Amino acid sequence: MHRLRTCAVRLRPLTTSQAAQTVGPKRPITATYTRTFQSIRCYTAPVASEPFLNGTSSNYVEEMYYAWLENPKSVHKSWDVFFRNANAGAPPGTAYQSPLGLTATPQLSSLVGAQPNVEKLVEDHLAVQSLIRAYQVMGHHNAHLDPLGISCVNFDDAPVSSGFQDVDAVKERLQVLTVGGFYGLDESDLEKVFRLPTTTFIGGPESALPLKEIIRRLEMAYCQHIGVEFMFINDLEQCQWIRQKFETPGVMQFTLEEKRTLLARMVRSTRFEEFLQKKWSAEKRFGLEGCESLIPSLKTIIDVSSASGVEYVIMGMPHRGRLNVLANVIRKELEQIFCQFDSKLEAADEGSGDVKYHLGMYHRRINRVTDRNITLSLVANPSHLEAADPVVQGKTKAEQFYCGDNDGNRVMSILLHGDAAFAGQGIVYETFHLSDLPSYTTHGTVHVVVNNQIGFTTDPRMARSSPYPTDVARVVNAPIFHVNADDPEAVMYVCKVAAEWRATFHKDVVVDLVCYRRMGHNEMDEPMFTQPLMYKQIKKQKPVLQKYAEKLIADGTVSRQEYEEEIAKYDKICEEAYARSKDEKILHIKHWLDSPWPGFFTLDGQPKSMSCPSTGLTEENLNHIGQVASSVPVEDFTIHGGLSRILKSRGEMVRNRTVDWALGEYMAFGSLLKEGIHVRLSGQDVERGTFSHRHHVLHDQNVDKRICIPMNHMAPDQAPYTVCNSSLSEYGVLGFELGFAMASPNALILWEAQFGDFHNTAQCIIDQFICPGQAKWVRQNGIVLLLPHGMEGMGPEHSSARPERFLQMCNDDPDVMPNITDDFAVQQLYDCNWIVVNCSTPGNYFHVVRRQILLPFRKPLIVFTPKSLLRHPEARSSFDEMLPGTHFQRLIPEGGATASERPGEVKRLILCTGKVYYELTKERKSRGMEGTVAIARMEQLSPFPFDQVKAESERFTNADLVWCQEEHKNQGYYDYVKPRIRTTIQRAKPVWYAGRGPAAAPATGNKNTHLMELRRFLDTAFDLEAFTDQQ
Ligand SMILES: Cc1ncc(C[n+]2csc(CCOP(=O)(O)OP(=O)(O)O)c2C)c(N)n1
Ligand SMILES: [Mg+2]
Repeated sequence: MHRLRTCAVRLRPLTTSQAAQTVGPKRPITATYTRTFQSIRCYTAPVASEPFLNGTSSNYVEEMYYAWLENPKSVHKSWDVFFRNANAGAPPGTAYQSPLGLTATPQLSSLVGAQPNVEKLVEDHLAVQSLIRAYQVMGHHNAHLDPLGISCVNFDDAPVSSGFQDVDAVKERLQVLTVGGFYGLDESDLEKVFRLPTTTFIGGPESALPLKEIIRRLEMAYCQHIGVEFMFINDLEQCQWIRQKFETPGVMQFTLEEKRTLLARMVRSTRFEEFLQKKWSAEKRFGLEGCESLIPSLKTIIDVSSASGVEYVIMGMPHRGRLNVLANVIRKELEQIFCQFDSKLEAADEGSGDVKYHLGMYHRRINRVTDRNITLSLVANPSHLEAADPVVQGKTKAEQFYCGDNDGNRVMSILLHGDAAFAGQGIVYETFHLSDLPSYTTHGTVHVVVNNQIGFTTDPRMARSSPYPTDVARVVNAPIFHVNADDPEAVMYVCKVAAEWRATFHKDVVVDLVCYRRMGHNEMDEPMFTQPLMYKQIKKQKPVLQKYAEKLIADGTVSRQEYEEEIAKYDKICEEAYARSKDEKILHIKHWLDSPWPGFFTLDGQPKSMSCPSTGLTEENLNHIGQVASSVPVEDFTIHGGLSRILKSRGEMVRNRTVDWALGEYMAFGSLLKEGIHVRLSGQDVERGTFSHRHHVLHDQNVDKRICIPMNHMAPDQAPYTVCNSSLSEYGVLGFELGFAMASPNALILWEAQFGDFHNTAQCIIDQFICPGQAKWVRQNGIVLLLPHGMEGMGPEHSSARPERFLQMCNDDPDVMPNITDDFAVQQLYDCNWIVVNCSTPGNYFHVVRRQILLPFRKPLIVFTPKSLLRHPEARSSFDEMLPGTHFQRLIPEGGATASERPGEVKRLILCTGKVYYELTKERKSRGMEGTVAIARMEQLSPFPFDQVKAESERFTNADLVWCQEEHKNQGYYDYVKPRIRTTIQRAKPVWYAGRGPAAAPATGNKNTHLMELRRFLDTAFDLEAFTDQQ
């Protein structure tokens, strides 16, 4: 309203030259231009009463006025008359009067001649502007997106009638906004010429068009085979960019060469599936039939990105069309794909492998269109739909990080989705929310949805409550380009624009390929059971290749003979590869590795050694890191008083040659950084630490956003340290860090849960990737999970990180005593699927973290980290335990002088792990039982320290054996350790249990009950008669 008044005021008194001076040359179409007006705003009451100048009309009048100032002929005659009247000095209010009023002013009437109804004229122009906007906002609802033409059927009698199926209502709405509707435009207006606002590009070089032509061009831009959903984006420049791409007349024209390439790609895509169907008709392959244009779509995105400088594309995709993508986009050798169909081939690699449509891939080649090198990697994934999304993003971020690609110009990700999964899986949303966070952004992902309008047997009416499967992308303002996948040229165009969008704005974008699924969910499935009408239609549907070929043959782009030759050529390629695949004798899963680590292994993929050097540090080094940890390494930086005290006490610890938990961690991270190892710690509130013990980021108390990360002031040639508070997502962030850790073995990547139990919202990443990743995909990963754990009387939640679950998934055999060789400890680590530890001292935590990197191979590490031990005066380690020559202790034996000197007198050996050790030693001391009860700590639970448990049990031959834990009996470690201890001692003795009884919840909500339970199991642990009557 303000801008309107300003404009109206200016219309009246200014001459052309005055006005030109005020507003300057023609304004660029940018988000800033409105600000120019705000600064010269003035309000005058009389003109505010003009009836037609209200609301959004002011923009329009303004635009028209400036155009008129530049060239009076550029606006419709009636506007010309109107502006001349106004400039000629019509008093306030009268320039806008009805024709009667105008003609009543003889002076003006002689100036401009006979007047039309100005009010109607303005209304009509406003209506046209609204019409244009309506197409931009809602045109996609009227586009012909569905190749089957069934998405608009009347679903009124469907069991559920809301959301997506309400297409008629949407149409009606658009109708109201168009000719004959709400704005009062009618047939008689169709020939009238209207000035086009600057928010449209349909005019091309023309600034005004007849209404008929305006509608035709809008229909062409928004209601054909492309539906552009973008008007929710709150950035004018971005909206203008999109409008220009889709509205400019003639944008969708392709050269002969482009059309031929497109046809050749369609041939490959289609014939590949046909070939597989012919050879293995009884095999599941999740074919692409019905969405063959996916292949040219991905190739276009890659071509355009390569042209803009991208060298590495990391992709994630589900089952559908995966083999086709491997063959025709990534260009894996066809024989390698075909031999996956031969189940008799034996795998050469260790591990259990995975089905062919889950395997990953890494390939470097020349992009034929751009003649530049391009590396393509498809991340291996489990069946769990969308689970690979954050993993792909993390890997992409890491690749960008390691090559210094700060803006994503050289490395990018493409994510493919199914329509049902994209709408249904929450991880899609969690991943989108990482897309613009500084430590997680990959600077724009191109998402491609294979929207075959069905998920297994469920159609969209039952699968989602939103109009499109892509609506989730709107939360991050990603434009969404819906396209009818039966029009390969339209597909190619939107993919080109999507890649350009990513290169221009470095933000996410979605291509929604609306298609169909010609077969059932897989090739063995009968879709007519559940979707009879849809599949009747599908059977009638002419394959897209045939349609496109006929079109190109008809317009002379190719001859029928050329087309047939192209088919024959590709069929021959397939046949020859098939013949070669028959010669393969062995399967190499290694050939399907998505992230090779060149130089880390020997040439045949083995670790370069089977030993681990000492993880200790020199006194000097410990001192140096300790000093950094206890100081503020920048000038004039005011930290919080409480933090000053923390740093001071760290300084004292360093002088006393001791570390607490936080300082032990500092020593581990700091030393690795100094050794050139990038360290990245991510998770909720990790910068300070949930328990306020870490403080890796200092905040200036006087200057907003001024921070200091002392860890990055370690040494001039150190590796960078990344510590980042994450979004409140476990699934997304853990997946992301796992992906980050995939990129390089020479980095320590840690994810910390706020409390250990919250890891279960990321269970899929743990179960599907971390635990079995190497077995399925021969891919090692050294990610570290820090899971705060411990029964502190805090209630059922916040207590247990569920050690039992991690232990249950360890692959070591409980019933087989392994051969104890010299390199047993390392060999065991090499053979395991992951390492599970519960350290009782900061020194041991320090060692296990450093060991992660000093090992010659990579395994995931699960660490149950303490809460009360963070500040426990006894949970400290001396520098002596961290000096050169020291190692991580898998088991800390009983170290007390009394028990050690007279081991024969020890009546009980209690084995335990973690914090309960401190409760046990306190109780032992109070009972004066140091001579009769020995306590050993199992720091590494898995792989199980068979050798050290054996040695410790043999030390105390007269002792009975007790496993003591603070967790409930059906939880914690008992079920894991018991059979292994029994195997170690050759079942010579029972393993008694002292701990909480079985329970459904991890802990009681009542503090008293908690303490009573503790007392009870401590009593049992120290009652030497407790088990005498038991067998
Ligand atoms: C998390 C998860 N839940 C369930 C399944 C079982 N499942 C496999 S495919 C599929 C349908 C997927 O539909 P859509 O995403 O549209 O992909 P399409 O198969 O249609 O290409 C389902 C439910 C799965 N793989 N992952
Ligand atoms: Mg689907």
